[in-house]
Amino acid sequence: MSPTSALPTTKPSKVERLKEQSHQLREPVATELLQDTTHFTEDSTQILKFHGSYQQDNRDNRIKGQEKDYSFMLRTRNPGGFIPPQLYITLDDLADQYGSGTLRATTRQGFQLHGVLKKNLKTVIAAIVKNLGSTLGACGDLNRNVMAPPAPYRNRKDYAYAWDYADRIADLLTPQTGAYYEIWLDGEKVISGEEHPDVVAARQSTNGNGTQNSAVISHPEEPLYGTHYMPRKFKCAVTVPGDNSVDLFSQDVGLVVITDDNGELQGFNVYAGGGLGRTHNKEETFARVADAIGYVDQADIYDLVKAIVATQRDYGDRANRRHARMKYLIHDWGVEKFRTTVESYFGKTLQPLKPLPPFRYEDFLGWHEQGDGQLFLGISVQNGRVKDDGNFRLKTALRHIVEQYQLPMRITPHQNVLLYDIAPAQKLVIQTILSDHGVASVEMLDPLERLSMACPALPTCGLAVTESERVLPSILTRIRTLLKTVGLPDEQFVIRMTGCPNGCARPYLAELGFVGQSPEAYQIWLGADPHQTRLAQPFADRVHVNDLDTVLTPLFVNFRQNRKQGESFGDFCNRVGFDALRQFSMDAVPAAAPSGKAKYRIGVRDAVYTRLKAIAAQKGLSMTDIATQAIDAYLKQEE
Ligand code: SRM
Ligand code: SF4
Repeated sequence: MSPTSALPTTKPSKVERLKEQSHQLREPVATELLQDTTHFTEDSTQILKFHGSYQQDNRDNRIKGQEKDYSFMLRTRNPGGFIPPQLYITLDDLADQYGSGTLRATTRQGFQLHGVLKKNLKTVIAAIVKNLGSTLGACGDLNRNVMAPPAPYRNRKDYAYAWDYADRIADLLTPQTGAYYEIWLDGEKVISGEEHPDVVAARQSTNGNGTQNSAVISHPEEPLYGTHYMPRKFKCAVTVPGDNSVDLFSQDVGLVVITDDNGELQGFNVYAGGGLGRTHNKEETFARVADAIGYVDQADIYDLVKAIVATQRDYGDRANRRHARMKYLIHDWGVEKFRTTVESYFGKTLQPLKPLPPFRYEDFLGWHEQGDGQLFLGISVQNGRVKDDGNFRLKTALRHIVEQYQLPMRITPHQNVLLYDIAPAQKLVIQTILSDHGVASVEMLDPLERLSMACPALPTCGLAVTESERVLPSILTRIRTLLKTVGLPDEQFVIRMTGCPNGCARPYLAELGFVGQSPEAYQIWLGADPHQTRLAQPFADRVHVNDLDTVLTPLFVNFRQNRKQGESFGDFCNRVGFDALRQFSMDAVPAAAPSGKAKYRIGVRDAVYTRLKAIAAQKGLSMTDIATQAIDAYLKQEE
């Protein structure tokens, strides 16, 4: 069965036609790149994504009737978040010279450069590739950056296997077309690392073990992807038992390294069908956690991954892109049919899962011994944005440290960075460089900030309906104030925010998730567990950013009064249930019940407005809340 013959009988989506006509990802990008324009055509941008770039415009600068302020976002592909020093220094330079002056660590362990002009795209991509990086396949309908726990534990073989296999799965599923090198490097194939011979062999083996179907197809350039690549993006992660730093249950494919008593690799537990993207008011789209599929021996892992890829390649929905992720195939078929079909490509049956300890959230921030006498340091980067801003000069500090000590870096799945192979003698000076540049040590951070993530949203993301990265810091301040007010001064839990329902900062696996729903308003999600193994559920709709405190206050009061000892906020909301949470909010604090956006506007004189604004900022509360409280108190006096 070829992917082409497997295309559904319903009309394939436009992107399928563009892929088919692209001559394996070459056109129209190659032709349009040579044109003296500020941007590509819409068709071209679809193919450009496979090369790791998105056409964007600065939405703050939109003026009706005028051309958009176009620029390009570039995303790196670096399995397990690995950034060698040479690449980091290059990215830092490129951000200043051709980008917006910042780098952004992503939720899948890559870096993004924003603000690159079309005329500079080739220079920037070529520089990345020549300095041990790549952007190939960081976006588009194929396997995305493969995640792995960033911790460099040198005395833990399982962690080393996770890194190795993240690299190998990434190599196995890298597109083979020459388009990338032809367009960006004039045909010069620059390889940043040798592929493992097993990967080369696995890619070339024409038929895996498949009995009925072939995972590998006869195609001159793309033996796995064929002409049409995947129906949609495809995401994999490799981790070790107990470590859920990679948000395993959000992945299309999650592999858990299984070792024997001597720490030698035996095989992998396999999970499939996670995915978070959804669309508001379209019930047929939903966030889904991955199912356990089975266990596979080490020797068979490549054939199994190929079999899963081939199943989605051949049966995934190519007509409706909203229904094209593998999670919908598994949902529609059921796990049994999915497993049987995978086995028909694989040629073997999957074995029962190996027992595992519970998964835990890990962020590896702060200083740690790495098991060989050296140290590693996890540095919190607020919402992944590596920047200089006034006295806070994280970008300069990181550049200085990486350059001076030639330290390797791993980007973490929580938008932070981790430097490693640090000699103990360097600890003090590195810590001093950071504090001299205004970078707080993790012990000084509010844990709410440490545990939080926000996607970029406005002004770069074309899909954002409201703010995310730019407002989360102030919302965290407000939440901390609320927690103090209700008697939970030191409470901490996982908070994630996105500017639309696509879920880029994985809000559906947060204990408290804010999902952009309309301008300045969020859907509030509650009830995921603190270790990201259970999905949250939508609790309140269209809560205006100024009214968040009104919804959250009774929830926190309820939590303080009725939690079990040691119970986390997410577990509490899940145990009590949303009906009870809503009832409590209505009964206990009628005025503070979820009310959606403030309904009425009242005018105040300038001087009052200025004082109100100052007090709201000082208290970390919204102006609506303070005005409502003040008016309420006045009215009570009068009544
Ligand atoms: Fe994402 C689209 C940013 C991780 C689900 N994502 C986008 C785009 C490219 C917007 C667009 O299509 O025009 C965003 C660019 C914004 C900008 O200005 O930079 C964008 N996604 C991001 C990043 C940078 C968010 C971050 O805060 O770090 C992450 C880049 C990861 C990387 O290095 O590869 C990012 N995106 C995710 C994740 C989380 C993950 O992969 O672990 C998800 C949810 C998991 C999943 O895929 O199910 C995610 N992004 C989406 C979706 C919804 C996909 C779906 O199945 O419906 C879109 C929209 C789409 O594909 O149509 C999207
Ligand atoms: Fe853009 Fe939405 Fe992703 Fe945020 S979640 S980066 S707004 S696509």
